[in-house]
Amino acid sequence: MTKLPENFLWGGAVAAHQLEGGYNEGGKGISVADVMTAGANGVERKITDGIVSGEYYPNHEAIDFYHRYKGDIELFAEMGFKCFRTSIAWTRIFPNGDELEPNEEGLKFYDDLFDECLKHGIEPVVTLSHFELPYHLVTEYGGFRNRKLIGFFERFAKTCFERYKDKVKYWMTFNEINNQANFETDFAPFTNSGIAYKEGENREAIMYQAAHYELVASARAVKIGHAINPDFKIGCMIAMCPVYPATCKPKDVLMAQKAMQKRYYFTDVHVHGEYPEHIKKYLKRKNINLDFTNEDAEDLKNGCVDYIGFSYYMSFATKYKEGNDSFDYNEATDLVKNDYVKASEWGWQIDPEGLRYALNWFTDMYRLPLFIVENGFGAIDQLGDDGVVHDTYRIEYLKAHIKEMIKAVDEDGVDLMGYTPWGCIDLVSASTGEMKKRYGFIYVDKDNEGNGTLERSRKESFYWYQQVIKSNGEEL
Ligand code: BGP
Repeated sequence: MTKLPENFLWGGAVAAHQLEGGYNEGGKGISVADVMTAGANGVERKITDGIVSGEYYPNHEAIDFYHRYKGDIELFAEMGFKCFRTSIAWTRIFPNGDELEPNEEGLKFYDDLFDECLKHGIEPVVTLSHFELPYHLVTEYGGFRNRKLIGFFERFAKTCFERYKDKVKYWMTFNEINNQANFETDFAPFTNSGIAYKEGENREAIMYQAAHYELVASARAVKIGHAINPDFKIGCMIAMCPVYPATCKPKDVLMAQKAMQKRYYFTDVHVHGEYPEHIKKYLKRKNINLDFTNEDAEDLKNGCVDYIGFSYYMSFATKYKEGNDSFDYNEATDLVKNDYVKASEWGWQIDPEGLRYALNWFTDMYRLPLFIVENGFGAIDQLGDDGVVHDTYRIEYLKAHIKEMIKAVDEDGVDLMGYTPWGCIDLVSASTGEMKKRYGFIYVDKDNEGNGTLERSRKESFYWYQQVIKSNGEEL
C-alpha cells in the first residue's frame, strides 16, 4: 500500500502556445501569444499590433511540438506519465474566434494528439483557454471586456466537448482565471481576457467585468459539458499563492485574510455558483457596478465545477498599511518579502510547506477533489560535459513539494486527484517569453534568440521523476 491512491494521476503540464509552434499552419489563426515579443533581462514582453516584421516572436515556432509531438509523448510515456495536461489552441479550432464553423484541420490535430496519448495509456487533461485568445477577438471586440465573448467561448467549448467526448475526460475552463486580479500592472494581456488597457480608464472596473464574463462563460461551458458527457470531470484552474501575514500582529493577519478573499473569490464563484458577500461589498465601495443579469446568476448556479485544479509555485506575504482601514488589498503594491523563504532567480519565493497549507486551505473552504496541475522550478540549465543537464536544484524543489503533498493526503486526508509539474519539457516562458527559464525533465536545444537544433535530451530529473512515478511517490 502506498500513501497515495493507486490511480493517482502523475504526469506533466504544458500549454499549446508555449510549445506547439506551427502558429500559421493547419489553418490556425493568430492568438494573443503570437503577437507577443520575447522579454529578457528584466525587460517585459511587448504586445505588438499584429505581427511586425523584424521582431522576434518566440511562440511562433516554440519547441515545434506541432510536428514532433509523437516523439515527445513517447518520452513522457518512458517517464511513466499517467496523464498529460495541455490546452487546445482556440485559434486552431476557430482561427478568428467568431466563426460559426470550426476548422477541421485543427480539430484533427487534437484528435491525433489525444489518440497518441491514449495509445501510450496517457490520459489527456485539457485546458480550454490558456492565455491564447484569438487576437481577432481583441482587435474586433476588445477581448473579454465584451459580453459577446461569452457566446464565442461557449461555441468553442461545445465544439471541443462534442468532438473529444470519448477521448478526454478531464477538463478545465480558464487557466489561472484569478491571475488577472493583478490589474494594476499591464499583466492582463497575458491572461485569457485579452484586455489592453487604455490611458486613464478604470482598470479595476474593467478587470472585474471581464472576470465576470469569463466566470459566466466557464459556468455555461461546464453545464454544456455535463450534458454532452455526464462522466466528464470539469474543473476550474486557480493560481494559488497563499498570502501570509508578515507578522502575527492582528492587523497584518486581517490584511492577509482580506488578500485571500480577494485573490480567491473566483474559486467561490466556480464552486458555489455565486459571489461571496465580501466581494459584493468591495465592488460597491469602489463604485463598480457590474453588468450582471439574472440570467448570469442562473448560469453561475448551473455550472459549478467538479474539482479544483490549481497551480502552485510560491507563497506571498502582506502587511497592513496605516490608513487602509477597509483592509483593501492590492497585489501590485501590498506584497512584502518573506525572510523565512528563499527565492528563485526570478524572485519566486520557494515554499514547499505552502503547498500543504494550500491543499488544506482549499479542502477546508470547498470540500472538493483537488488537482495540482502546475508546480515547478524555473531555472537556467547548463549541459554538463557528459551532455546531460544535472538539474539537482530542480529535483530538490520538486522532492520537497511532493513530500508536503503526500503529507497533505496521508496525514490530513486531502482528496487529491493528481500532480502534473509545469513545463515537463522545456518550453517558452509565459511571463518573459524566454527559453532559458526552463522547467523541463526534457531539455530542448534552443536559446532565447531562437537558435538551436530543437533536439531533445533527458535531464537527470527525467530519471528521478520516472522513479517517483514508478514507486507512486514512495521513492523520492
Ligand atoms: C503559470 C502559467 C503557465 C506557465 C507558468 C510558469 O502562470 O499557467 O503558462 O508559464 O506559470 O510561468 P513562467 O513561464 O512565466 O515562468
